[in-house]
Amino acid sequence: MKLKTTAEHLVYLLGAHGVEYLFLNPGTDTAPVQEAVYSLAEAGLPGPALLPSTFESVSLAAAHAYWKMTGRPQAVFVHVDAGTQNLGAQLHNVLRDRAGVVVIAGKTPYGEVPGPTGGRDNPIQWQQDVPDQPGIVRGYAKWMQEVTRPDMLDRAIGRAVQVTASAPAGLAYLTVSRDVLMDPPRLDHSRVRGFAVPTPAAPDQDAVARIAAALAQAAAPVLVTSRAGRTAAGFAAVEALADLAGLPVTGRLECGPVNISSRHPSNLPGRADAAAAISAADVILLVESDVPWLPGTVTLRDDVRVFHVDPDPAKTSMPLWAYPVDEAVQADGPVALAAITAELRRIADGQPDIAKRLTDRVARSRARPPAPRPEPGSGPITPLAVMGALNEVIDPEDIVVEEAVTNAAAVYEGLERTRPGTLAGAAAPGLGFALGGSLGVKLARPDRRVIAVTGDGSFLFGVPTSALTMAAEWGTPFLTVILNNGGYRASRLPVYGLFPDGASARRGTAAGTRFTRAPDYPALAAACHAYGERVEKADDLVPALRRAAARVDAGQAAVVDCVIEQD
Ligand SMILES: Cc1ncc(C[n+]2csc(CCOP(=O)(O)OP(=O)(O)O)c2C)c(N)n1
Ligand SMILES: [Mg+2]
Repeated sequence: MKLKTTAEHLVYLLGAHGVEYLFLNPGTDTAPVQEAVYSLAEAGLPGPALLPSTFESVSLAAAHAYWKMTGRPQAVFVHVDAGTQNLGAQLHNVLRDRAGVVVIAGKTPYGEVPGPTGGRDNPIQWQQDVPDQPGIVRGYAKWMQEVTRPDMLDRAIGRAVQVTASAPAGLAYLTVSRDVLMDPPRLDHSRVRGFAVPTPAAPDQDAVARIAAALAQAAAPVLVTSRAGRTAAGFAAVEALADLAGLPVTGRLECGPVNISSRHPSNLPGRADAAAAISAADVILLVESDVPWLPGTVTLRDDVRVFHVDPDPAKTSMPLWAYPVDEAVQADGPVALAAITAELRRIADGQPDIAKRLTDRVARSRARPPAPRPEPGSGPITPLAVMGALNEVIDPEDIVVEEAVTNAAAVYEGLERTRPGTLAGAAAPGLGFALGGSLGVKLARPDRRVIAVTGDGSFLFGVPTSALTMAAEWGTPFLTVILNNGGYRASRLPVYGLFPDGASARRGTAAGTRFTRAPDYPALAAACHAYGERVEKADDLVPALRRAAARVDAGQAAVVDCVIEQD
């Protein structure tokens, strides 16, 4: 087939670069792309599957989550400046979680009709002509490019996919006007090969030797990692180091993936325990951690040595990142951890005293009694009771998308997650990830059950009318468990914290933080093709979750609204 438009070339190139899904929020600017999707399909040419969306932040969260599950960037097409703005806080999450996503935005046409095909023929196209459309994402994008000529398209798409996927991954933002999309494609020199994504960086071997030697000599080492478990190999590397060195593993302040089984004796999910271990440590190994501890909760030893391994150890996107690092190593976390563990094993094999120190520490860590498992219990529902009930209902391979905010501690300390890749929050605080994120996880892992565990505020930030209808439309059902404490607890506690004797504390509430007219969540679910239940007593949690999970297994999204009393 001879391609007729640059839009056809664009869709074709996305597929050629491995993009499987094109999430589309259409507008006047996307007409050539919409036509291209059908014309390429009729011609039998491969291209990404089109997923229509009714809100941009939901699409972006889905693409972000898909990246987390697969490491493959997808494309989100949004409508000029307005659609870019609707990406909203999910842009923040893509930046902080280092996700690979290509966002393509229409740009208002340059030409006027009569004139070039696709030129301005609608009043809005003058209004859309804003001074700095890329400026909307400038602080969040890793790379930006406008396609101004058809003959640059092959390089623009190739670079977008290459740059977004290379470490540290980040947003690629392309803009293209409708008249350029309508131009005849320039295929004579078109290429799709030659845009290799760099392999994950291995650490400097001398640095590996120094870190392993420090761990071998340490009396009280600790591993702080927020993201090493983002790959199965990274999860295995964390557990291998913990099994060899018996050191505590922490680093959940950013609410990242499962880095180590929640049942592993080295797992230290509690914030206070983590702060104590870090304060006591003589060697701290930070691996892909942006917020390893809160300075106010930790007093470091004078003789501590801090090693930091990260693809971007200088944290160039964080202006005042100033954790006291003695040695910074630029490398992929999972790759570096495997190398450090191998080197430590080599040292222990040659030095019996070190081998004994390590095995003693492993034995001590295994002798500690495991944390008690939460029970669903009876009476009023607590966040831990919900975790206890979920532990009874869900499978080890189910994937939980966490956005539990002030109840994240209950998730990390109470929910059993023993396998890699079974916890997938945004790992960043732009609320509204869990629902779109669950769609993306389900797209990537259609064989798994997906469960969003979210605050009631976060549920609403997730644009549930859009996400639940998309679940029906895309065939990506998921279960949502709302930890419904009647509003924004996270925005209330700091008021009490800063003003312990203030007017808010005296009243027992803070302005703007309670939902006095909350939606009827099960009814909202029902209106969006989903199953819904409200649960008010802990005894009812397990049966309700089982009924909802059965609906999800049968192909329908479900929402369980768990009513929790919290200050
Ligand atoms: C997009 C966005 N808006 C506002 C905030 C500020 N914020 C942080 S937590 C929070 C409350 C979240 O409420 P909910 O999900 O119900 O959790 P809870 O605080 O009740 O545990 C708000 C509004 C944010 N992080 N992101
Ligand atoms: Mg809440």
